Amino acid sequence: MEDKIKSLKEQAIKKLEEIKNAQDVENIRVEYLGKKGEVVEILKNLKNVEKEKRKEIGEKANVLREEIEKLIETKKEEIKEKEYEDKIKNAEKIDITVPVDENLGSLHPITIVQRELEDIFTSMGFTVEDGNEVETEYNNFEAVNVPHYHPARDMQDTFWLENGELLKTQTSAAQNKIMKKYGTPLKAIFPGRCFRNEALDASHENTFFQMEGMMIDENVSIANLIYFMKKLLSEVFKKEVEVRLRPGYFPFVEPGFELDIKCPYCNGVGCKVCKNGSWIELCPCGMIHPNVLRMGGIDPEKYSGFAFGLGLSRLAMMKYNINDLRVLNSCDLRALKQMKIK
Ligand code: FA5
Repeated sequence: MEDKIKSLKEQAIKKLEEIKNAQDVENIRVEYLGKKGEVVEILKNLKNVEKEKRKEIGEKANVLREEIEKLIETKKEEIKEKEYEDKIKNAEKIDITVPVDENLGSLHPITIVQRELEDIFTSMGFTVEDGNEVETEYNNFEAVNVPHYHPARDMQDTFWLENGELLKTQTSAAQNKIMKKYGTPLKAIFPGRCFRNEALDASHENTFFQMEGMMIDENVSIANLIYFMKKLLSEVFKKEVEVRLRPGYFPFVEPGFELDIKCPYCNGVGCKVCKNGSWIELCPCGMIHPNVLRMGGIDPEKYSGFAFGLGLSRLAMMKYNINDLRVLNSCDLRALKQMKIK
């Protein structure tokens, strides 16, 4: 029996040296350590060994089992490493003679514009925050000064969920959480997907993107708001743009504005993009209402701030001269390819 134990070990070492793949390792494990394997057979047959030798043989068989287990583990690691090295070697073979694939994808126009805006704002000290797509009624409406009886709720035809929550109708829904999270001073933007049960047309989708921005500190004024909006739009359109503010009503800002830009395509002369109106309505904004600050845990006597809700989908539409917003959600590669976005 002792000779058998010795020769089993030698056999296993030899076999393991020769094999090259994981399946063969498994076969060897079964051959020696499986239920009907050689080592297990020795242990099963201990009862037939003379009494005086039984303990010693039993111990040797267990040592053999542990040794074979270790050998198998080492071999497995070796094979794994070899496979990994082979993979890397093959992956690094770049055939520079293969012709370029003309059908390479590109980022979606909304993603490109969103990233561009994020870069601009982070360079001005803003953080980029995330918001939920499913929101509570409190965050989407109550916390931005739109209680359940307020007629402004009708302006945003909402998709309600059975549990009383809703699909976020505006990125403003994240204002309260962000104020509570950071307090003051605060400079944040939060892009996100919004949903409204809209009658669809070339400039209205049921699913669209906005980018909200907020700046809160002591002495923040409308002048700061105008500066940041001008800076942002000049960077997006790669030229100085003229902006104007018109009064606009949103329950969460006071005063509230609609910010228009002088049409960057015709410089206000009149064209199909601005529908000969010279100005394009782009971004509602205003000074954050004291109630909204208070609900966010910020003292309106000490702090003031501005907020804006830029229509990201519409901005992408303008930047890439797309005349129908629905194209952006259509997943129609023919349309996206025509935009030739790199
Ligand atoms: C709002 O959603 C306010 N939360 C914006 C705001 C934020 C005002 C902070 C003041 C302070 P409004 O419903 O106008 O406002 O939407 C803002 C922008 O989102 C619009 O100017 C438009 O560009 C875009 N938008 C709104 N509805 C749609 C739609 N159905 N499809 C595509 N874009 C839309």
